[in-house]
Amino acid sequence: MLSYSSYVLTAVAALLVTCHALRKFPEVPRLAGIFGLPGRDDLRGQPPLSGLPNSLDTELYDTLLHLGKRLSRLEGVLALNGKITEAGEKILASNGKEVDFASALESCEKAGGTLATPMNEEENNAVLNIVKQYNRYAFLGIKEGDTSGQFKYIDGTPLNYTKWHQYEPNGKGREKCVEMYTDGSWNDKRCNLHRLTICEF
Ligand code: MAN
Ligand code: CA
Repeated sequence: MLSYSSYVLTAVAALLVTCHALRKFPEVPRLAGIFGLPGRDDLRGQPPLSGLPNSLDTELYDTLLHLGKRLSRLEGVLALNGKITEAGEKILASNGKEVDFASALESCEKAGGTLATPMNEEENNAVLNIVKQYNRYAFLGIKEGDTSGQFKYIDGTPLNYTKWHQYEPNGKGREKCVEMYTDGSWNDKRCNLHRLTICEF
């Protein structure tokens, strides 16, 4: 079995190799964003990152470019077929199922994502788009904390954007989950009710 340190070393090596490749190609920064790697401007003025042969840089560059093009084609197909909705870096999708909050969250996490968590108007509209497609209220990735009326993201951090319907939240600790209405506004709601599952990736 690989030790933790050799795993880290491999990951660092892979990153250094890729960074080195990116230094040589001005077209890459747009692509680099996809992989969470630094753009050309971030690398400017830094010493060479490795002594790897130029052929490896070229090969890596070609591979990155190919993967990026392939990904954007796939995203195009999925968006065209209404399977996904994109908002900035987020990808939103539903399995069309209405289940309780815990089951909805579980199926999103099993798929490698989490429940849809709109953090601005653009993201709220992207979730609304799916809510309207199914004409069903959906659970959001937001829960009430121990203090009544205090809603937080699933990871416990405080909300930085809200879209409460007039007079909501009004559950006073009895409605600890949040649903999106078909006009995009939010209502606190009991977690054991069944609502549409919308995930973000
Ligand atoms: C119902 C529930 C509540 C909601 C009110 C709004 O009682 O859906 O969560 O606040 O309606 O009238
Ligand atoms: Ca309510």
